[in-house]
Amino acid sequence: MSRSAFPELPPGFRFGAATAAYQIEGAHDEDGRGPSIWDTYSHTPGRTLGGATGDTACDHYHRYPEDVALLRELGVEGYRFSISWPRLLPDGTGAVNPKGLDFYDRLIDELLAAGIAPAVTLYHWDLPQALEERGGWRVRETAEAFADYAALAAERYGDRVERWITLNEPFCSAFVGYAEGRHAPGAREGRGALAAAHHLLVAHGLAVRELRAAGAREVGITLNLDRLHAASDRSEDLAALRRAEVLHNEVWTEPLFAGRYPEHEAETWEGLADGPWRRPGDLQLIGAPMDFVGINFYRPITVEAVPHREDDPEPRTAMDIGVAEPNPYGTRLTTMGWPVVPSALTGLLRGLHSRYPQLPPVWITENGSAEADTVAPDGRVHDEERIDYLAGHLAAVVDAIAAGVDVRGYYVWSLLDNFEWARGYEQRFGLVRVDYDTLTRIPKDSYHWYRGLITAHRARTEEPAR
Ligand code: IFM
Repeated sequence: MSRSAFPELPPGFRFGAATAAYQIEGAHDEDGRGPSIWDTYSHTPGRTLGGATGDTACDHYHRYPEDVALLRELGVEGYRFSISWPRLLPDGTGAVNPKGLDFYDRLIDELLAAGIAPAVTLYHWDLPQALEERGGWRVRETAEAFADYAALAAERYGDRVERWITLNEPFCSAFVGYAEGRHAPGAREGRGALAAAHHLLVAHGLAVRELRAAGAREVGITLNLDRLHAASDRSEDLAALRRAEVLHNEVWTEPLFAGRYPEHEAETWEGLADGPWRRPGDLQLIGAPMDFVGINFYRPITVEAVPHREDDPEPRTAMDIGVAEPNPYGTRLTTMGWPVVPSALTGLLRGLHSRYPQLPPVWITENGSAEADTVAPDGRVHDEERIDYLAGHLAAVVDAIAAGVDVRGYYVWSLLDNFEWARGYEQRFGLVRVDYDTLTRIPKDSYHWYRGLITAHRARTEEPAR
C-alpha cells in the first residue's frame, strides 16, 4: 500500500467517482436502445485499437448493483455517470424507449439507497446515429433535439439528481470528432467542426433553459480546458500557442463566462469562425448563469507549429496544431503518453479564476491516470503510480483553493477500467480493475487509498456528534 500522504481538503469538500455510458454499459442493442455514432464508428474497421467496441464494455447495464456496491464501499458521496441518449430516444427525437427510462430509474434509486448523490451528464459523446445522419452537430436541429432530450430526462429524474452536466468536453465532440476524425463520427472538416462547436454551445444553452424550467437543482457543463505552453519561443510556435488557446479554451470559456466570442478567432480560422450558424441572441443563451463548471484535467499540453498541409481542403483546423514530443516537462508519462504535472492543474484553475470574474464554483469532474496495471501473485493490483498521481493532483487542488479558487469537489476518473474510445481497452483508468474475459471486478490499491482519504477527510473535518 502506498505511503502517499492524504492531501487535506477543506471542510465540505466532496469526493466522488465518474464513468460514462458508452464506456461501461454494454448492452448496446438491448431493451430498445438505438445505435449511437460510437457504435457505428467502433464497428468501422480500422477506427479503434484492435477493433474494440462498446458492445459489452463492463456490462454495467446488467451489473450496476455490483458497481453501486463498490461505490458505497468506497465511501464516495457522489457518482457522476452519463445517460445514453439513444437508450432513452432510439432515434434521437420522437418515440421514447420506456425500458431505457427504467434503467436509469433503477440506477438512480440504487445510488440513493446507498447514500450516493447522482450527478448526471446528458451528453458524453454518444449522439444517436439517426441524428448524425441528419447532419449531426453540424446542424442546429441537433441542438434543438438535445433540448427536448434534456427536458425528458429532467422531468423523469429531476427529483433525485443533485447535479446536471449538459455536455462532457465539447472540445472533443467538435474538434476531435469533426476536425481530426479520431473520434466518432470520424469527420475531417474544419468548417463542420466550427459549426459543431457552436451548436454544442447552443445545445448547452437550450438544455440549461429546460433544466431550469423543470426545477433542476444544480446545472453546469464540463470542459476539458488545457494548460498550454509553446514548445519554443520561435514566432511560429508562439502563434501556434495563440491558436491553441482559442481552440482548446476560449471557444468555450469566452461565450460561457464572458458573453463574447474569442478575440483572436478570426486570425485562428482565417475568417471561417463567424459562420452562418451564429444567430442573434445566441451569446445570451449560451452565457446564462450556471451553478458550477466542471473541469476535466489530465495533463498540460505543449504545442508547436505544424506546417499547413497543402492537401487540406480547409484553411486551418485543429489538425494544424501539433503536440510536441517527447515529454518536455521531464516527468513521468502515463500509459496514455501524458506527462504527470500536477502543478499545471493549479495553474489552470488560478488562470480561470483571475480571467473570469463570473466563473461559477468549480468541480473537478474528471482526473485520473491510465497505468500498466497487473494482477500480482497475491491477487491484488498494486498501482502505486496511480496513487501518486491522484495524491499529487488533489494537492494541486488544495493549492488552488488556498489561492482563492472556489473548488467544491472532485470526481476521480474512473470507477472502473473501461472502453477508452479509439484506444480500446488497453488503457486502464479504473480504481477497480475489470477483467474483460470474466467481467470480474478487482478493487486496486488506489481504490483502498481513495477510501482511506475520504475516511480521513471526514474524521478531520466533520463536527463530532454531540
Ligand atoms: O475516458 C475519457 C473520458 O471519456 C473523457 N475524458 C478523458 C477520459 C480519459 O481519456
